[in-house]
Amino acid sequence: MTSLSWKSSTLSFFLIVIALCFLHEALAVQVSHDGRALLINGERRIILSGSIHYPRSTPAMWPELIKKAKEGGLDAIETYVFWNAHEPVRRKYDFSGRNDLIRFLKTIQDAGLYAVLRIGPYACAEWNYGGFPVWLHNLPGIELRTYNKVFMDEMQNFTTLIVDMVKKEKLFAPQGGNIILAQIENEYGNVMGPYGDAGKAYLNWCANMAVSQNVGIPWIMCQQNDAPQPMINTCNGWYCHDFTPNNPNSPKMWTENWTGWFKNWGGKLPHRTAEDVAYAVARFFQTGGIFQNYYMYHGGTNFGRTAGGPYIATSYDYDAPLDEYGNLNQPKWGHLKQLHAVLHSMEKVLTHGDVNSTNMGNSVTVTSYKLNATSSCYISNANSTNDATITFQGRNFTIPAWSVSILPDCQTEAYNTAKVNAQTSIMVKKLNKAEDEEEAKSLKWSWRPEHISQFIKEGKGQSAENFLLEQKAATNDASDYLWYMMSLKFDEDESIWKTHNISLSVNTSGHVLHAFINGHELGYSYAQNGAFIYDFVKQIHLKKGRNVIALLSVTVGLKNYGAHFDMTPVGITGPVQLIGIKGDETVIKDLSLHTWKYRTGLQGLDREFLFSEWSPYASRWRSGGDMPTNTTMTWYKTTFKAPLGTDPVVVNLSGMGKGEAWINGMSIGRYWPSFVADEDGCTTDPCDYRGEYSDRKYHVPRSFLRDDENTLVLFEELGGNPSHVNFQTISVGRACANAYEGNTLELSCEGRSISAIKFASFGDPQGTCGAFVEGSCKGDKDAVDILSKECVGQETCSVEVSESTLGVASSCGDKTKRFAVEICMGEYPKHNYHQWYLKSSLDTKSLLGLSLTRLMALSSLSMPNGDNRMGREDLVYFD
Ligand SMILES: *[C@@H]1O[C@H](CO)[C@@H](O)[C@H](O)[C@H]1NC(C)=O
Ligand SMILES: *[C@@H]1O[C@H](CO)[C@@H](O)[C@H](O)[C@H]1NC(C)=O
Ligand SMILES: *[C@@H]1O[C@H](CO)[C@@H](O)[C@H](O)[C@H]1NC(C)=O
Ligand SMILES: *[C@@H]1O[C@H](CO)[C@@H](O)[C@H](O)[C@H]1NC(C)=O
Ligand SMILES: *[C@@H]1O[C@H](CO)[C@@H](O)[C@H](O)[C@H]1NC(C)=O
Ligand SMILES: *[C@@H]1O[C@H](CO)[C@@H](O)[C@H](O)[C@H]1NC(C)=O
Ligand SMILES: *[C@@H]1O[C@H](CO)[C@@H](O)[C@H](O)[C@H]1NC(C)=O
Ligand SMILES: *[C@@H]1O[C@H](CO)[C@@H](O)[C@H](O)[C@H]1NC(C)=O
Ligand SMILES: *[C@@H]1O[C@H](CO)[C@@H](O)[C@H](O)[C@H]1NC(C)=O
Ligand SMILES: CC(=O)N[C@H]1CO[C@H](CO)[C@@H](O)[C@@H]1O
Repeated sequence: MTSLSWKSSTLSFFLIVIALCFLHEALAVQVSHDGRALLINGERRIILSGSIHYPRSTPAMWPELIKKAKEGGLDAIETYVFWNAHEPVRRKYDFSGRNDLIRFLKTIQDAGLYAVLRIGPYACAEWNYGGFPVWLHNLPGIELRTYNKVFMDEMQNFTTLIVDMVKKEKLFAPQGGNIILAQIENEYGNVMGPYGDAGKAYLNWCANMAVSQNVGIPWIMCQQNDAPQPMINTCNGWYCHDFTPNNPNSPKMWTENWTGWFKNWGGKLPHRTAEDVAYAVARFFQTGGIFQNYYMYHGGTNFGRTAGGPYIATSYDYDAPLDEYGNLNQPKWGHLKQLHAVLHSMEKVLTHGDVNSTNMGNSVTVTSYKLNATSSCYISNANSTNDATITFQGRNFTIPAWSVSILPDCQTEAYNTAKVNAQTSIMVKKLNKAEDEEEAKSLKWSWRPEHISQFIKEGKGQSAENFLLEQKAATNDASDYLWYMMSLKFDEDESIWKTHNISLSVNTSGHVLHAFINGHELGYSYAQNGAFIYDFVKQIHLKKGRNVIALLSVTVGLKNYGAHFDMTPVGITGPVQLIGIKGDETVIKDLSLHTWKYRTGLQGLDREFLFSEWSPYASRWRSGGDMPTNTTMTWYKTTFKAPLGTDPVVVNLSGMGKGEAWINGMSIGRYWPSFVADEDGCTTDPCDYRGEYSDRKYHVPRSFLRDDENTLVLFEELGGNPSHVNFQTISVGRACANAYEGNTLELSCEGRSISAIKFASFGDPQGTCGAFVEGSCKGDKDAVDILSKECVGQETCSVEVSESTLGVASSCGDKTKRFAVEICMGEYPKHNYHQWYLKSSLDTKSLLGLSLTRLMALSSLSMPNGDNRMGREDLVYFD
């Protein structure tokens, strides 16, 4: 690598730079539409798009995610804009790091893909408070998502800010950029009813406000059947083939095709099969669709406190074609890639041809698109139980139940949604193989308590009110944690409190409640899924004189969806009562309107003793002796070395209760492994690698890690034992593939080589990945040998699945023959990538007149270890 001279590499680099600058100036793109399709520079196009939300991964991951999306056959990447990430405090903006929207859009542009910008600015997206900043809710006189001047002014202010930023960077298509569609509001049609006439007026205002932004590209409104012109109304859902736009001049577009579903704390792990996603997409295009977007293509992670709620989990994997860490989720990624290739091959005829749809009975439909001498056909079988055999133009076709066959020439099946010819990858978790194996096995912990005695014993707060405050109003969502404290004076003579059995009863709107009396912990409780208003009742003992009641209320993601969702209360909304019972006599003392003191947040975070060794509080960490376990409100800290290699890293927080985790001071999100999920939601083999996975494992992006020493800090709220915590890497352990006769079997190991063929059989092999067995018939050649010659030692290989390659399988009779294989993965090549630091002495930025961001994206670098580092050998070096 080092032999590559600076001279030759710079030369070619400059050529690329010049070419790219030229392209960016030259390619103004006009986007319009007719009733049939989106028109790009006057040409009707089919656009396949996928959602990737920039704050749910890291800038270091973006180029690779987008590259994989492009390889997967996408034309466009779609994202929401997250208002509360960008404007956490009114008129104080953050567009840095994961929030660097412009860098994300440019990374998409540099990969040669279009972008779809859903400005909203309401996003929903299982994102905290649907993307609204909580300060917005706390503005006097405001009502969200309706005809309210305070709200509309703020919405217009933020929308204009985003549009202006994007315009300044010339990213809208007519400016030579890659953004072809923009969205205003989001799924408002679903909730508009309860807003009445004001909702309708707001909708029209949204449309006018959007148009006044002059972006030069079409605006869309999803789930909005009455979207005013020129807004294009679009469909979101599992299936959208029955959708018809509200105007003959609007093309049929699907903005959210749910590839899976999100995960809730305590909920099942969702799974949607590749076959079903492909079926939905094929049906959509069969019925005239021309734009469709996978929601999500890469789901990613809800880092920090960004998860919506209540109870949206930290993992936002979504069972998407790219998994949480950016690995290909196979066979979904591959099965859809093949579908995309077939759809693109028919673009002309689908967007111009005459359509003829014939109902063949029993839920079977044949649709043909005819243009001059060319015709393309779909045959769908919407019967969910029975395969169908039909005769069409003199040929027989068997269409499996709940599937669509695509015949680009109306004669031969190029694709069937139920026949997966793609690879299946089984991911394995490997324990951290750090240089020091011992260290990996037993992390050394230090700890310290969260200082709560001034709250639980003394009831000291920052502010006071004579009523119970709603939590968002009190905290502005600066923290999940809010203390409610009060003191009560009791005279021993008030005999009732001696003679009666007394309980403290707290009515809370969630989500988690810890209760203390006179410095003593009464216990905690949390809302079970679905019921977020609940009563906490505990028997207590009052003492003579002053008694302190301290309640710690904890939110776990603010609601993000529904009519008036923003008004959903959180925290202790009351009543708070003392209930005395003696026999059948009940005495109630209501404390709701007493003086309550308030304190927001955790002491540990306020004082930043966690992350800084120079903090005056750093010495308060203790180590050695007995580590406290099963103890509420405890901080834990350890150091570790980054696992070697480039595989994604996760930390397994098994043994911990609930809290938040930080790596080198950056929050990787809330954790709650003790809230055990039900059985996982999948029945099929390819998802067997999931299981408990998302509940206990948390993504540690490589760019959060340093080469030398890293720090993990945990705030444990309920009580846990960190001695079980371990780091792991995730990679493809074994891979299987399946292809039907007439197709090509393709294997790819993402940078590793195939070390051996474990199984290969052409005929009717049985079983699933990891447990394949030969069936009753097979080809008369040695399939393992054929595959070994083609694939062993290679990173990718392909074999044509036919009798001529794999031997005659005469005893199979009429059965559709398939080729099933299982391979073993080798190690990564030893020197697969090197790390090069950009030396600050050479000012490459000004030399090339480019931003660093652009420089990296340009040379399609993958940046496995951080933003300011470069990797992979095929690239430009600075020395
Ligand atoms: C947004 O509001 C601020 C005042 O709060 C104002 O200075 C700014 O110009 C506004 N921006 C737009 C685009 O209207
Ligand atoms: C549509 O297809 C059906 C069945 O193939 C055929 O009978 C019919 O004539 C076609 N209609 C048109 C308008 O081409
Ligand atoms: C599916 O096929 C079966 C068997 O032919 C039939 O009884 C059933 O009504 C069909 N269902 C639909 C929805 O077409
Ligand atoms: C189809 O035929 C028309 C006129 O016969 C011609 O103008 C058009 O270019 C042809 N379309 C294609 C895609 O060949
Ligand atoms: C199609 O199937 C029918 C009924 O099974 C059979 O009679 C016919 O020969 C088949 N046609 C072709 C072209 O295979
Ligand atoms: C007081 O109430 C608790 C819980 O409700 C119960 O277990 C206990 O027996 C009661 N004690 C008396 C003296 O009634
Ligand atoms: C708690 O609050 C909810 C909602 O306000 C109410 O339905 C419920 O009756 C309350 N429980 C008590 C014990 O007051
Ligand atoms: C943790 O402590 C609670 C009470 O403080 C006890 O009920 C529970 O069994 C303990 N759990 C473990 C795992 O020790
Ligand atoms: C996490 O670690 C625990 C304790 O070391 C182990 O028992 C468990 O299997 C691990 N979980 C996963 C999903 O690897
Ligand atoms: C918003 C929307 O379209 N939701 C639909 C998604 O798909 C499921 C299952 O088909 C429907 O039940 C929802 O109504």
